[in-house]
Amino acid sequence: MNNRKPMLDVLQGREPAHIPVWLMRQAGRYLPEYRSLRATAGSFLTMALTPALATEITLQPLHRFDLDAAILFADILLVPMALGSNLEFREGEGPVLQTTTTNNIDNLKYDPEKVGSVFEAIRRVKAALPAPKTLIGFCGAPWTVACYMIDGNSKNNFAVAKSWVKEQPQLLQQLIEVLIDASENYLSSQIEAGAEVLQIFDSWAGLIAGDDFHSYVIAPTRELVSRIKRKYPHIPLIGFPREANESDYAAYIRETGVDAMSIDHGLDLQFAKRDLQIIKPLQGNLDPALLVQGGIAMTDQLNVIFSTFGKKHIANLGHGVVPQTPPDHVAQMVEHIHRFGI
Ligand code: 1CP
Repeated sequence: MNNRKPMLDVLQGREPAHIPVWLMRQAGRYLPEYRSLRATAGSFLTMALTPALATEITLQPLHRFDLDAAILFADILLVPMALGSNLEFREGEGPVLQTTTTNNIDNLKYDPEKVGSVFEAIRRVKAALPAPKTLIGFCGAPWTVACYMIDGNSKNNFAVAKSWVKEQPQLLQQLIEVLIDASENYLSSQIEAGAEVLQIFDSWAGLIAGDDFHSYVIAPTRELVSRIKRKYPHIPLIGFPREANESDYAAYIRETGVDAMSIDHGLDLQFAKRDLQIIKPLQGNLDPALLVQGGIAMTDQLNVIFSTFGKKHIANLGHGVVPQTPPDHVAQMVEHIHRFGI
């Protein structure tokens, strides 16, 4: 037996005592205790920017379930907010960000004080976290954050951001560079505050492919990863280029320098094993709809995932927990995973 952290074991290439599991969006609206805090706090931003609340919400799922990691309760859109873009979370509508146009890129300036409460929340979570659990910090990848900054929200499938790829490549590159600098700064502060692993969420990576994917997903991620690794070689990074096509997923895991890659539930498992897992460990990829369903449908698919990847794997979903998920099914999933292979 070892008393190390199973998450770090997998990320550093060792066989873990059990398969580690955490869930994207493990804190959130499917938990009644989250909804009641949200009702009294008023808004998502108040919760994310008040250290006592962000700490409590980060720990809520760990109080209920034997998860192997906590992920800081925050949002990828806090980086544009720290750059000076106005951010609102409207009821029933989700986040709305001030759009970045040709004229205002030069005005973007990262102000760490605007997100100082995030780093304070990390310090508090770290102090409260039991030794075998791992604290994950995160940011959005430059491309995905640029999508929100250019379009303001996801309603039009980022049509304007996609038009910049073809029509305004220099401007897009300028914005991406601003985001690499800000994300480096933001992630470094998270590490200094106690984050032990970082995840880079590229939720909209699949909107582009081939050469464009290389320019705006792989190259900026590689630059960000290499800057963090230069300063903090011991901190593992997980990348998540959601809905990329197979050859782009393969290029991402080979070229970005990430220590592990999260895969979405659309990806073929045999492809993932053969072409991706031989390079680095993977994370995922249970369909969030199967977690809503629970029972044998869910445990059967978990068995398929584990018999494909074995123990050097991080169990997770292919995307975030959805609000209609019964918390009991999360308990069932975590127990099933921890029993596997023992
Ligand atoms: O109460 C509420 O209604 C708020 C819902 C919510 C939550 C719980 C939002 C708004 N953000 C979050 C927290 C959050 N966001 C976390 C916390 C840690 C955890 O996973 O438990 C993380 C890691 C994120 C990351 C995030 N925010 C992503 C990347 C992952 C993904 O889901 O693809 C993205 C794209 C966002 C933007 C965002 N923030 C919130 C919403 C509803 C969205 C999506 C908006 C859209 O595209 O329409």
